Amino acid sequence: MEIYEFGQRIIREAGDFIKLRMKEDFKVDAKLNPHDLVTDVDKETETYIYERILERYPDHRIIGEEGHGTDIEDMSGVLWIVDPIDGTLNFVHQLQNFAVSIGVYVDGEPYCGLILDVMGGVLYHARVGSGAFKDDIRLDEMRDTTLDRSLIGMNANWVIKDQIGPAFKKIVEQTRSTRSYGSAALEMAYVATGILSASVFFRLHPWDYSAGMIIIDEAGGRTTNLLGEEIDILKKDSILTGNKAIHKELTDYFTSDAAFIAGHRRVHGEKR
Ligand code: 2AM
Ligand code: CA
Ligand code: CA
Ligand code: CA
Repeated sequence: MEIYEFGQRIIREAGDFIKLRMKEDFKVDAKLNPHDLVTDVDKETETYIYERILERYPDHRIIGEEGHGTDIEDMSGVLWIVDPIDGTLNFVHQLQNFAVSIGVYVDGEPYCGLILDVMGGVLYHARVGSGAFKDDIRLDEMRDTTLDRSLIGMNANWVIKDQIGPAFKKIVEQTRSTRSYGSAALEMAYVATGILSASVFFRLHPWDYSAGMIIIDEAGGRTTNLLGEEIDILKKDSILTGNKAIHKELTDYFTSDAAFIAGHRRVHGEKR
C-alpha cells in the first residue's frame, strides 16, 4: 500500500481512537502556562500513530508535538510530522473543533498532507501533484480575493501585543471580518476550501502547519511566513497562507511596517 493511502487509513483510525478514548475520563495538564494544555488523549494518540507507522515502515521517522522525534534535525528519508490533537483547548472545552494533522516529507520534499476534523468526520488531504480533496471531492483552484472582501483567519491574542499588535489591528479594520477557529490545521483546511481567503498565525510549529501547507499548495494557494519568506519545515515561524492575490497584498502590508518587522525578528530571529 502506498504511503498516502496508509496515511489516510491511520489518520481515520487515530480519529476513531480519540472518539472512543474521550468517552472515558482523561487528565488535563498545563504545559508552560494556563493557555497551553495537554491531555492524556494527546499523548496516547501520538503514541498510537507513532507505533502504527513504525509497525508498517520501520525505517520511517516521526516528529510529534508530544515528544516523539525531538532528536531529528534533518529531513532525509521519509519523515512524518504529527499533531495528534490540534486544538487541544477546543478538545478540552468543547469536545469538538479539533483535528489530527499529519504532513509527510520524502528527502525534504513535501509528499502528502492530511487533516482530519475528528468530530465532523471530514478528511482534508492532498498528495503533491494529485490535487487537494475534502473526503473524495476534489477542491477547486483557490480564487484570488482582496482584503476588503475577504474573511481572514486570525487569533485575537496578537492584536493586544505591543510591537506586532498594531499591524494585526489594521487587518481587523481593513478586512471584511476575521474568524478564529482555535485549530491552526482546521483553519488551514478552511483556507484550502475557500471558506476563508487567508489565515495569519504568529507562532506555529511544524506539526501545526506542515499538512495544511501541502494541501493549500495543491489547491493553488501560497504559504510563507508573514514577511513573505519561505518556510523551513523543521522550524517555528509565523505563517501567512491564502490565495495568491491576498497573500501578496498581506506580505506587502507586513513588510512595509518597520515595528512589525522588528517584533517578528525578536520572536522568530533573523532569516536563516
Ligand atoms: P495545539 O492545540 O496543538 O497546541 C490555536 O490555539 C492554535 O495554536 C492551535 O492550533 C494550537 O495547537 C496552536 N498553538 C501553538 N502553540 C500554542 C500554545 N503555546 N498555546 C496554545 N495553542 C498553541
Ligand atoms: Ca499543544
Ligand atoms: Ca497544534
Ligand atoms: Ca497538539
